[in-house]
Amino acid sequence: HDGKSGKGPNEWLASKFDDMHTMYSGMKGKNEFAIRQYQQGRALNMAGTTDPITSGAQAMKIKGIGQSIADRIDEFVSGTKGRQFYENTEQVQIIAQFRKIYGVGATFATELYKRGARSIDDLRTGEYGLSGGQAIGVELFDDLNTRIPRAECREIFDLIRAETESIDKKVWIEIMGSYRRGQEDSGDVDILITRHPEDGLTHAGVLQRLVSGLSKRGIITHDLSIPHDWMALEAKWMGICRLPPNGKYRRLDILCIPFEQWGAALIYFTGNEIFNRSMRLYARKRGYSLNQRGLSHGVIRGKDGLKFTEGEIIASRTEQEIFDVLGLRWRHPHHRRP
Ligand code: DCP
Ligand code: MG
Ligand code: MN
Repeated sequence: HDGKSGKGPNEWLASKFDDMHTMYSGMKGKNEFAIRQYQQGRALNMAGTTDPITSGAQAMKIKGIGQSIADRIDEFVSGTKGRQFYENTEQVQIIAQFRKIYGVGATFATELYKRGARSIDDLRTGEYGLSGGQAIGVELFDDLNTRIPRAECREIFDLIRAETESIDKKVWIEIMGSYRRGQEDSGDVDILITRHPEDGLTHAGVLQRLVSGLSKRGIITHDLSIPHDWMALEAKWMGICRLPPNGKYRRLDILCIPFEQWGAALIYFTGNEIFNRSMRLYARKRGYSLNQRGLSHGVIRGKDGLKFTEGEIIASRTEQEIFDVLGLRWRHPHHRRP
């Protein structure tokens, strides 16, 4: 969730260059030339390279890729001890560790190192000016960096579903993200909530009662981000939960959405992120626009891709409807990979 973009067939290589870039950016007596080089390495992925790159020689045919990048590619691909091995210093490893803290990106991780921090424990002293969320990330570092087994995701979801149904039996609630894609373990638990307004009622206010009820029971232990408006039909809460009495601390995301957006929200929150990106691109190439609220037609974009007009939502209630309008064959959640 640190905002990386430009996924493609060479994402693995590009991420290697990201690591090199982070490493160099964090070094004393920066080597500006190397920094630029490794930024170019990341650009590999955006340079319209639709074929997987398997050698330095092949990469050098791309404009802007020189001998030095090509050498690194050969090292990465062959797995030999190249420059990355010898430059994978203690500093690099510490910065990589800091980046695993919830809410900490490359820049802040590097800054922490420069200010003298060398371990997660060093950050527990309160002298580094961490935000509330980052401090929680440090406090619960080990638990939050442990994958959640599928069965535990299920147990957490069952507790949350029961609590939700005790507030309003008619609420629709689903477990999303990597769990819905069938993965054996997950980084967090993602939950989607809506309600059919058949009887004139909605789920407005359910989220607040849910979070407060789960907090009282000790299932929710920390808030990381609360909705702007608790009473809105579209509202997102992010925080930490645990199975009582003393399970591991786990990241939990709960998203509430208006009923008519159920299908679009299912697609969005099921992911994965790369599948979403390619489905959105596919829609766009055909004159549609897909986001977590629906599939729209008549969106007019400028050369920069920015929207002039919003267009009009033509499909959003079910996933099938959105696949159908786009002329895509159904993809089971378990197969939603790029
Ligand atoms: N999502 C997205 N773009 C983002 C972040 C998220 O499209 N920048 C969507 C796709 C994700 C879903 O939201 O699959 C849930 O986000 P998570 O970060 O929880 O990712 P996953 O559940 O897929 O994986 P993990 O097991 O790491 O939680
Ligand atoms: Mg998830
Ligand atoms: Mn999530």
